Amino acid sequence: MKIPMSRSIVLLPILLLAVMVAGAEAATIKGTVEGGKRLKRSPAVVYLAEVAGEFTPPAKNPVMDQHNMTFIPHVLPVRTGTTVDFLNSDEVKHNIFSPDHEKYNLGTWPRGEIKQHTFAKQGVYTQLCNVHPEMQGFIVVLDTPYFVLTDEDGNFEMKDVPPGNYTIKAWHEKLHFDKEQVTLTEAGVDNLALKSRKSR
Ligand SMILES: [Cu+2]
Repeated sequence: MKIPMSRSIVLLPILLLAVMVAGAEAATIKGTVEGGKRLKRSPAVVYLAEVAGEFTPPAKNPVMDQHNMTFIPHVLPVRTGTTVDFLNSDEVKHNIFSPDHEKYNLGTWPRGEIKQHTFAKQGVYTQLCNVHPEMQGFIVVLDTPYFVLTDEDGNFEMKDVPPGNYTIKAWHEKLHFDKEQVTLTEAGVDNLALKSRKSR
């Protein structure tokens, strides 16, 4: 669409101002979850609890692939309302089902096909394949836009968070973490530590 010259002259400063305001308000929370070697095998999901806000579906659906007899990624965090594309990239047929919450079985399908599921409720959904019982993955559905995966040393960096008071939590398939309260200013938070309770 072509915007008339006169209108773009008016719009441009408004857009720049909007970008500057958004930039000034956003801060970063950096920290670490405790968990040692278990975090090298699978990441934790760090998230802000009970944060309301508008839901805008992602431009592209997140993908849970099945490749080399493995769910990829092993852990996929998404916002409530998101549709996930389930792909099969193997020569063999795979199935996907979850025994959790509303439960689903998407059927069994060959390479290259995609099935979908829309996650309406917050929670952890174990992903299983009834053809290959050793396969396991997790989709973590969250009522917040603020979530991030840890790296293999347990470090995380949550960007673009508006300053405020939050409860920060973490989920891991084998570990439990204490929640923490965090007061975020524009300066950001640099070294938040989430301590692990006993492992499951
Ligand atoms: Cu399978």
